[in-house]
Amino acid sequence: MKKQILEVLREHKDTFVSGEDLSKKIGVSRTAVWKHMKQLKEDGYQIESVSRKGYHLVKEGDTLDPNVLEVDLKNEYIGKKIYHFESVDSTNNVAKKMAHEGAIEGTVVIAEEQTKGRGRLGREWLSPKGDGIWMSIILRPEISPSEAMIITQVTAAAITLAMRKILHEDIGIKWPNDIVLHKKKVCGILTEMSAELDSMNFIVVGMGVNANVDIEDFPEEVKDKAISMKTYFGEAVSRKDLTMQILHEFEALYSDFAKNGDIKKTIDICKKYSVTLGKRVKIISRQKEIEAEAIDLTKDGQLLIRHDNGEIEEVLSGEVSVRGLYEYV
Ligand code: BT5
Repeated sequence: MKKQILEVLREHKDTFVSGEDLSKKIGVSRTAVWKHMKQLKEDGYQIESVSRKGYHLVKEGDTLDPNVLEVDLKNEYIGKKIYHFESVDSTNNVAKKMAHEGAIEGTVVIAEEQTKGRGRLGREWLSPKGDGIWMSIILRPEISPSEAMIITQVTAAAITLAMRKILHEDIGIKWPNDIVLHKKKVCGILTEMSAELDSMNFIVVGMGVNANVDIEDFPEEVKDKAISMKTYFGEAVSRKDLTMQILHEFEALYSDFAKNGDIKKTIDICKKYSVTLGKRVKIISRQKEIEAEAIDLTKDGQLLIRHDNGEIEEVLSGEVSVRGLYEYV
């Protein structure tokens, strides 16, 4: 209903639409129209209402409401179905449950808050209410489990393109799963899968974007290396625009890979915007820590490093953390 009201208001951008016309067009009572207007205003839409003239949409709201996103997003299948929650433990958990119950490829789960947001290897992902984009996508690619981690690179490339389009700023990728702004982490990606030994059931890729988060409220150990777009620019960004742009870029790159078997574009983007390549890095795995030079990405998105003795090694993304030697990136 809200969706239809919004469509009519948009069609009459420069004029007022009377409550009576709206109720006739949509086939509901004027009281129902009034109630939905109230909700739209609560979602941040600026709607002028003048007696005997009706309603006029002055400014779009910044809402992650699926009723609005599903209308505005011009994708074929990523985000055709969007679920939005006020609070969940983790959008990856919710998406995995939905995937087990048969949710279709491209289903998106968004939450305003996560009470148990997860990073890799059981680490915590801070996900305060209302200011971030905490989102997971369900995927059903026909690939082998060993290829699943490429989805992290597809996502990193998509988010980087989206953020750069919206902010025109220096956004980079810290291999394998961090997006950085001004040398600090603005977004993290967590790819999880359900698979048999040699066949994939589904993948859930989760992304946490610190859009308008107040980093000052974070604990000390995270504050130093985290950033939000709002902290950097001094003003809030539109979560709605960014979410739509991310889903849009993601569909293009993911389709290349999953439908056409082409991952080159993703890898080229990951290389172009890498803040890791060419740097001396510390690779931290469960067994050991080593220092080496990050020299390239393989065609499957894994990191190539050169040891001090000149030996070249491929590092698999699932197992390691990478730190720059002198700063976070
Ligand atoms: C990640 O892990 O960066 C993956 C984060 C994925 C979050 C999304 S949100 C939607 C979906 N649902 C989930 O439950 N998760 C996904 P990792 O590379 O392990 O980094 C985790 C580390 O980042 C933590 O140990 C902190 O040091 C730091 N950190 C935690 N919260 C942060 C935040 N909001 N911004 C920046 N850094 C943060």
